[in-house]
Parts: sequence; structure tokens; C-alpha cells
Amino acid sequence: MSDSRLPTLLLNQNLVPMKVQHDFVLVAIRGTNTETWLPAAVWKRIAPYLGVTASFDDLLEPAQLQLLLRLNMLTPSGKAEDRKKGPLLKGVPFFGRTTGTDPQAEASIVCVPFDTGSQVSFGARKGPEHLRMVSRYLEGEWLPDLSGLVGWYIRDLWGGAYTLLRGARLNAFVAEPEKAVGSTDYLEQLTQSLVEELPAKQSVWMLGGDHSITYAGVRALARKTGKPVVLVFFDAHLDAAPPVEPVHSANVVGWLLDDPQLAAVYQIGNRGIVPEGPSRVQHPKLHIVSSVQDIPFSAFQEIAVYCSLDLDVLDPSVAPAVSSPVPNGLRLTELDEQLKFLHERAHIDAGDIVEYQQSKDEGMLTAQIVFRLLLTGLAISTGHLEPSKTTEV
Ligand SMILES: [Mn+2]
Repeated sequence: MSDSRLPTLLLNQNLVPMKVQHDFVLVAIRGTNTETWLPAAVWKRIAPYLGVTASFDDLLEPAQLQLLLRLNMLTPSGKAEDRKKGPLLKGVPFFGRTTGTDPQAEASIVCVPFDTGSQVSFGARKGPEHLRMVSRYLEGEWLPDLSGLVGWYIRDLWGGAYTLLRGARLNAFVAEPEKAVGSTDYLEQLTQSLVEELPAKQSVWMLGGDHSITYAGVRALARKTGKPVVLVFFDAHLDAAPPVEPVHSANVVGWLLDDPQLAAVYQIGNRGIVPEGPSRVQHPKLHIVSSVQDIPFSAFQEIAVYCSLDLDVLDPSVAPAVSSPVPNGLRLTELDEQLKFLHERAHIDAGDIVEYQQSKDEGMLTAQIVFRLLLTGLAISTGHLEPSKTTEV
């Protein structure tokens, strides 16, 4: 047996490259449900054993080594206190002028540039910054100041019957991912920041990022309101894999189902091919429905409501720039209707829009959808919906 036989066997069976970031490669160790960051140079060295030809490059510089240690949750002394402290949320401009400084704000947009929780497709972390940049193009002369918003009119939303967010006061923040070591730690910090850094009465709509961020949004809502939470979850996928560390986009519902503060999950849009077998998810708090109209009114008594919108609930012909597209999704008008039904049944306290993939978004089709969903969500949550007076020209 040659010397290379054993490594070839081990590497092929156990190591799966997941993504590249900061000159590091995230490698999943199959069968252990763990993952580790390796320097790209090291990965290149072992890659030939996987049948990939590459040359061995450089040794690590000290700054890279520190980053490697941090990514693998190994701070120099190994103590949690060594982690960066301070607020996670930083005020940023959105729609041109919202800056996170209005003390009277009724709602906050929280950008979460995080996709370490993704299992299949990376790049969602770039979504919020891109959306923020594109939002400047939506700023019109008639929208002089978002701290006292003039409003928005979407002609093809609910027959153009409403002006959204007239006079609403909004804040916008970005949640800095650098302050955490690993995805579960980041989501715990995000939960804490949403509770401590934003007023309890503010509605929060997060822009992902991958779907794992819903873990923070739901738990923060429960802590802020002191009420159990009903999660209305629009998604092509169940995201209900068993709650094994770390929290990620495919097990986020699995984790939340185990949380005593979660009253129920209603899933809408679930579809696609799933192997039938003993692993099929059955949980008394998980309800798969085809419409919000199938949710009993009684489900919304004495609870807080969180609305999570994975963009893959829409058909790929409608919203192509998503992490994990699945055929046969909703049309945009159908999703609009679902949100209207939900608004008529319950007050939506908070929500998120996740899995936007800027690199796939030709013509900014999906970005436009993110904006209208964000404006709709904010309008519903703040109650700023009024009959439209817009005269079209
Ligand atoms: Mn999802």
C-alpha cells in the first residue's frame, strides 16, 4: 500500500469543502456534524489527495493566523471574555437617509450580512449591503426624509388600494458579524442585541443573510414581548433538520420547535422532492398549510407573530436570485395575498426576508421583490396602511 492510500481514503470520505472566505476554506467533517476552517494554503496542499491538482502556496501571516483561530472558536486564551464586546447593531443609511438615530422610530430594518449558517449556497451575506446600495435608487424627490416618511405606493400591490408607510418613522442598522466566533455564537449575540439595543415597542424586520437568522428574530421577539411566538414561515423547504449544533439554515425550525417560547410554526409554500422515510418530520407544533386561511384564528390569541419570508417560496421565474431555488413556487401576487390574509388575522410583530443572492440577480428583479416585501412588512407591522390618494399620470 502506498503512503498516500490512507489519506486519500480519509479525505474522500470525511472532508467536504463548503465555502471560501478570507483565504480560508470551511470544511465539513462528514458524519460528525462539525465543520472547521482551514487556511486555503493547507487546503490546497491536501486537495491533490482529493484528485484536485493545486500547488502549495504561502505560510500564514500573523493576522491570518489570528483570524483562523477566531473562526475555529480558539481565542488566544480560550476565554469567552476575549471576544469583542460592544453593540452589534450599527446605524446605517437605508432608502438613502434612514440612519438608525430616530428615537421615535416605530420600526427598524436590521441588515444581517451573515451566511455562515448556510448549508448549500453561499453569498447571502452580501445581500444586505447590495440592497442598501440599490435602495438609493428608490429615493425620490417626494421622499424627503424617512424620519417622517411621505410614503410609498405600489401600483400592483392589492390593486393599488393603499399607500404604505405614510408618516412612518424608521431606523436602519447593520449587525456586524465580526463580533462573534461561529454561527451559534453569532445568533446568540444577535438575539441579545435585538433585545437590548432596540426599544421593545419597535417592530423589527431583518434582511438576511441566510435563514438561520430567524432563530435570533423569533427568540428576541419572545423575550421582548414576554409572549409565546407563532412563526409563520414561508419557504420551499421545511428547514426542520434535528437541532444539532450549530444552528444553520436547514435546522433553524428544528431548533425553534424545541424552544418553549415557540407556540407553533405554520409553514406555507413547502414543496419539492423529499425522500420518504422514518426521518420525516412530525412535531406537534409544526403545521404545514397551503394558505394563511387554513390557520385558525384561535392560533393567534395571546401570542406574538413572527413572519419569515424565505425568497425561495416564490417561483424561480419570479425570484431567481435565491440560495436554493425550487420549481413550482408562488407567484408574487399569491404571496401578496397571503400577507394580506395574515394582516387581517393577526398583528405581525416582526419578520425577516432571507436568502437573497445578489450575484444571481440580473436586472435586480429579486431585489425589487425584496423591497416591496420589506415595505409591505413594515407597513403591516406599524399599521401604516391607508387608502391611496395617488393620482397616476
Ligand atoms: Mn429557508
